[in-house]
Amino acid sequence: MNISILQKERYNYNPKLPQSLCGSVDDIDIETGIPTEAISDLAELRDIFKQTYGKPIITFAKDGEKKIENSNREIKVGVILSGGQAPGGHNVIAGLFDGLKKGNPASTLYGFKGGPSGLIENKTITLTNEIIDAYRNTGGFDIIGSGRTKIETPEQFAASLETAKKLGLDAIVVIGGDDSNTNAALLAEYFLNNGTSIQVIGCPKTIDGDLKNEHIETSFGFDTACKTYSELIGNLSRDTNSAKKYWHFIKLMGRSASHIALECALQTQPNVCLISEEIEEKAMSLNQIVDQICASIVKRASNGDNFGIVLIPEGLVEFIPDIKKLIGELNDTIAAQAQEFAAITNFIDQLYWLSSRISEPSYRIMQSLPPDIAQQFLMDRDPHGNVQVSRIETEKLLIGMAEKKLAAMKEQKQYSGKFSALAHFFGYEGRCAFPSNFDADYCYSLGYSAFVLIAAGLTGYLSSVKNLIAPASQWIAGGIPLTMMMNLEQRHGSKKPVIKKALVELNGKPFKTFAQNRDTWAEKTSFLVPGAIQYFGPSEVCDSTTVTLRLEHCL
Ligand code: FBP
Repeated sequence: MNISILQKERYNYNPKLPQSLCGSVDDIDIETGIPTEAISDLAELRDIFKQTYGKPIITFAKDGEKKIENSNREIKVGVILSGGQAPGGHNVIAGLFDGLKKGNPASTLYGFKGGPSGLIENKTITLTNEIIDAYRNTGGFDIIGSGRTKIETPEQFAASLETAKKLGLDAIVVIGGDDSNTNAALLAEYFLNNGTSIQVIGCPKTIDGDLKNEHIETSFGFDTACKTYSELIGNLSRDTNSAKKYWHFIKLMGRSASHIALECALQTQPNVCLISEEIEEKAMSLNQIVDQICASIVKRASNGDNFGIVLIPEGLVEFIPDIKKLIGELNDTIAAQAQEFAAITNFIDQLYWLSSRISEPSYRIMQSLPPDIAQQFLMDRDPHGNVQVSRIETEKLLIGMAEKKLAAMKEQKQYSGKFSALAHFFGYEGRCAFPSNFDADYCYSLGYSAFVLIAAGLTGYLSSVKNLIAPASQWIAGGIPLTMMMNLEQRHGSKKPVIKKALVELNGKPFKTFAQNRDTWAEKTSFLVPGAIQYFGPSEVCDSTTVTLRLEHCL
């Protein structure tokens, strides 16, 4: 790739590290917490993770209780970028690389090409100073590529072990979301069960923001992605406030959770923002959701404002109770008879095939959807068994339904405005943006912390950096046992161990702040235009975190 002027400038940015990780590796001490438990399904998880279950939380400190023994030994590590891109992935690798080389210049970092399949198929590159320097503080995962292969079958586990042995690896670092880190936990367990001491460490990646809990305050990439989308939403708000003729329906990535939609709403103050978690709790139907949108359109039209902004979380359909049931039935039915289903290529035949295999209410919903949307429900699942919600055009579905409802209201003289709507999907636009200062620092610290976990001989841990609303020097680095974040969930028709997704908490301050303001935003034009990510200038503009983090951690 060619190098832009901003990229050259960003090469000069020195990511900040928590105080506990600065200085010589010899000086980093370890504090060990008490044994931990999983979120639920303790007995089953203890049985699946006999070797790695229940480990203590680890915190790094200066002047702590224990030194890392032999921390300057030569170490060989392989790193994997797994799943969807998230801004800052390159900095995780840079932090890991710099830590390794600081520990011992003879240490080696291999990059597995194209995601977990690179480990299975032994496709690597040796990461050098020159390669790392070309990717510091840049977006994207192109340094080694990413992929969504799940290490699942006995053959894939065996091939992964063989590769690790061939390369003489001491450790593997998996940079991924909830599913990829579940895979990391299984790999850690497998390596120990097979008599090797190869360690596995995860790093919390995903723009979706749903890999979080009391120890993982946010996943990396969320900050940059939300700021990028908010810039675009702000631009559209200003455009529509200028021309005053369009309603923009914007679907925002985030797969299941609505964290991105909520954060963007807090940053931009749209007229409507749907929050899937609330819709599920209130058991709202698709028609009720359309009623809510139309209420804002009608109210604004009565003030002469025939324009506005609607934010829609990507995973909305999975939270509408009867559609959720439909998707669940489709997932199980298609997983159970995958080959038979794959052989049917025509949509009408697929519908007929399903008619005797899913429940009657679900089949009725399938028939009621516009055919192009219904077909999107049948597209290939991802390797973890999830429906690819990024490919379901909810924004178009809602526009179509709103048009119908408004036309009916017009006939009944309940509405006399003009409704002209445009559909947008902001997803891929934000996943590879240059990381914000926050993500650049956070990712570098996560990578460096992953190195220290390896140096300390730990396995089955997620690299963690906390206290994120404080300046980076006061961040607290360490490791969280992966099994601590797990429960059992239905996947591909059977119960599997998975890291629990964190959904938007309706009792949390970010949602409550939004809920307090939304009625005003629904009627009045209250748009905020946050502008582009700022790298240079006053610290409160350049180094601030998301509104979500600030609300969650400040009074
Ligand atoms: P991860 O969970 O792997 O981080 O990916 C998240 C995501 O960006 C979702 O928001 C989106 O639904 C999905 O990836 C799209 O996946 P793909 O890149 O395979 O189209």
